Amino acid sequence: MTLSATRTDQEHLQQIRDEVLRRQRFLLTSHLKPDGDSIGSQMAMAYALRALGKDVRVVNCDPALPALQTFPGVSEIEIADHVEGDYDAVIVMECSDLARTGVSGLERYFIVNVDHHPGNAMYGAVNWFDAGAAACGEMVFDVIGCLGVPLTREIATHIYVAILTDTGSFHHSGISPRTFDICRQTLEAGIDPVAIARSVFDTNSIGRLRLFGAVLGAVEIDASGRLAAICLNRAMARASGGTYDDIEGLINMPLTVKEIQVVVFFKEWEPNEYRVSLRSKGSIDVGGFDEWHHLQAHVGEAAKDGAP
Ligand SMILES: [Mn+2]
Repeated sequence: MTLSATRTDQEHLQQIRDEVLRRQRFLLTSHLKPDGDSIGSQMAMAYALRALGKDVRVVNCDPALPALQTFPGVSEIEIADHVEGDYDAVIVMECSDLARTGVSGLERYFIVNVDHHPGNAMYGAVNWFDAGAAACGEMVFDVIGCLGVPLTREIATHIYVAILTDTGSFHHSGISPRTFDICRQTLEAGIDPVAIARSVFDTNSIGRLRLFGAVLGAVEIDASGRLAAICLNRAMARASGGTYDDIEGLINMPLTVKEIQVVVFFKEWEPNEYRVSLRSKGSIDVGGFDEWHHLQAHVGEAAKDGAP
């Protein structure tokens, strides 16, 4: 059995390699509120490009979560919502469209788009989209291999962080034999998976713990027992001592209950304006949930109850 990329992937990889090798000055970016896959993919790529002697700037609209700040180079990522200057290429990772970056001014550059989110708008001069990748970090691993850059400890650490976080600690679909083969190679490159897991998962603040407690303590379950609704408003965040930056992963918690298949999460964004996120497990696809109006009716009650 071969673990190599498919033929189409190989064509994309060679195209990216050719475009990268003939260019010198790179800007790397990813999406708003970057997660572990965004940061891991960007930093792995940054280290690889620098190993080739390239000039690299990494710019995001929002800072990395505190749990990710301990990894190599992350503290040097620049925070900006606009870029200008001379770059030979911008590599955008993890973004289905350019607006997802929250960074303006990108469209004037030669863009390399590397992403695994369904619905990618193919906005780049070069587009490599693979919905089958468990993490964008898997694709970046392939790019780095194709560029002939050795897997250093720093690069391997970032690839592993990308995969560990984007698979939800190996919970989510999309995991393939290749996922584990890449992880195996990162361990051979000297990463410390125990220290990485501690840094990613075991560095909560007490405010985050109490915010989780407040939100999960008020969970509403529908009559079927399979649908959970949770709600967060500003008053709850204040009272718990947490912030809206502390909600990463919160939506997944109700899914740890055996019977619960779908979670809907209402977040108060502006006073009395709620943003809604959906998450599911098993075979339920919340992307096309046709009972959405029932959900809205039900969860509207929960949101109202939780309001100040
Ligand atoms: Mn991802």
